Amino acid sequence: MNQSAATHPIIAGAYPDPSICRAGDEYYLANSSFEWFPGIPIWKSTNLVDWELAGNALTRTSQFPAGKFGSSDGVYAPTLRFHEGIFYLITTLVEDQSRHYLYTAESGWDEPGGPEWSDPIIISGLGGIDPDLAWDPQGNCYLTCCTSSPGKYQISQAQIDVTSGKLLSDPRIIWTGTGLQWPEGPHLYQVDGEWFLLIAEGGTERGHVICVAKSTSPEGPFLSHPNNPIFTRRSTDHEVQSVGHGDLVQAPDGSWAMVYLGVRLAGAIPGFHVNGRETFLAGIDWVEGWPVVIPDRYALPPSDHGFTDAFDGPLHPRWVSPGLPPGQSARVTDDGLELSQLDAPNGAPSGIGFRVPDLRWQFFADVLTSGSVAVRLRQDEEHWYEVSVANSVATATLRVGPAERTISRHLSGKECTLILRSVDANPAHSEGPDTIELAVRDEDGEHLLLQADGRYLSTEVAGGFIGRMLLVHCPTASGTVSSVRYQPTLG
Ligand code: 6LW
Repeated sequence: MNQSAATHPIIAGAYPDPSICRAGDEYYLANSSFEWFPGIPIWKSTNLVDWELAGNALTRTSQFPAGKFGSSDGVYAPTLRFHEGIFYLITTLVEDQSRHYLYTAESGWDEPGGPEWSDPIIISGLGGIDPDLAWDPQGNCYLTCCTSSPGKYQISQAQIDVTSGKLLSDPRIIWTGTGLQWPEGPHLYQVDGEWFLLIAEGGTERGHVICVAKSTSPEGPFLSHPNNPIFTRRSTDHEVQSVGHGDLVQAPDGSWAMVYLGVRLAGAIPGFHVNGRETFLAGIDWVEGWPVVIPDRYALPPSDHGFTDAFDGPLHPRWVSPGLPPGQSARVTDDGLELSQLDAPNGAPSGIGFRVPDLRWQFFADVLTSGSVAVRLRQDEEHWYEVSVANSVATATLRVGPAERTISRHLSGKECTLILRSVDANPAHSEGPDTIELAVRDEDGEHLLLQADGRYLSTEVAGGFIGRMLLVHCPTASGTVSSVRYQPTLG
């Protein structure tokens, strides 16, 4: 059965800050990737509702200093644009807000993993985060972004030369928003001769909103919409909250759509979101010269994020690692995936992981009991639940901030399956978003090692900008995983 786009994401899991563009009949979308390597997932679609992960743009350490950033730091809010045959992708490393990184690609969408994106062109002199690119009909390129001065955030702009990265005009503040916290995430468009500046305000949490202003020039002055914000869910009981950070696209038939981020809340007050900020789709109508958001315009086909990976080919682009390239600690061999112990410079265990896209799911990893392999459900380095095996002993670990609890059991046989499950909240966990089960299966059957309240692996508890990831890694020496299976049980 189809589902409403107002309540279901088009890209589920921790894929926030969507930026969208169209080239011919195809749409392309990019998300933030924070500390994960490879960086900036790029998605493709022909109809706005079905999206396929085409690859990741930042696959080489020459493109960004992977591994150096802590949780929720690193690669923030990119903008993806297609202009005169070239794809442009611009982003910022939040640790160094003195520069933006601009990448280009021309072709290669039919290759596995997508195009090879260029090394970065560095743009200094404007600074800030959330950079946007827009071209006027004369071909001048405007870089618009969120800048800050002590205690103040605003939207600033300069013209740039996209081949050298040089500023062609002095940076100027073009809008300070409507007075809410953190005017950010700007995108600038020309529609029917007028220029529209779409921004997010109110912070990315429950107060998040989308506001718009317009001008006859890309440089302003901008006139705020008389009824801003044009989109928010603050103070409502809608199941998708924190909506904001939108980007517009025009379809070949002339109609308009918007992608934006939102969160799906579960559990008792204050509500918990565990899949990070996800990408949603809305329709846009133009009424009396302003965009109007239609959240339920699209019906989404049922999605199935389930997969089995027997590691018998190149790693699928879903696999990322919180730090170093996954290939440094994980190698595909004839026996499956061989893992070796490796910590990234940011202290995170390196391995292979993917963003969890569903509200309920189960995950199985078939491993040799002689080696050392762990499956970790992580929110960040301080909040994770893990089931591991080493020397024929299975161990379940709960780590919540400074507190840690473990339980172990001897296994029989040479092979076992490490199991993590998200199930409906156990009443003992007094209405958390879900309950996580940590289990192991050996020759004697399945053994439940621990059950834990899922709320401790939520953004409301851990903080930050990311969401849950399922990470397969090696705690000591080496280990082998012959295959993994991920099965959603509730989208
Ligand atoms: C991003 C900012 C935001 O830079 O979150 O929701 C920040 N909006 O615009 C990180 O994702």
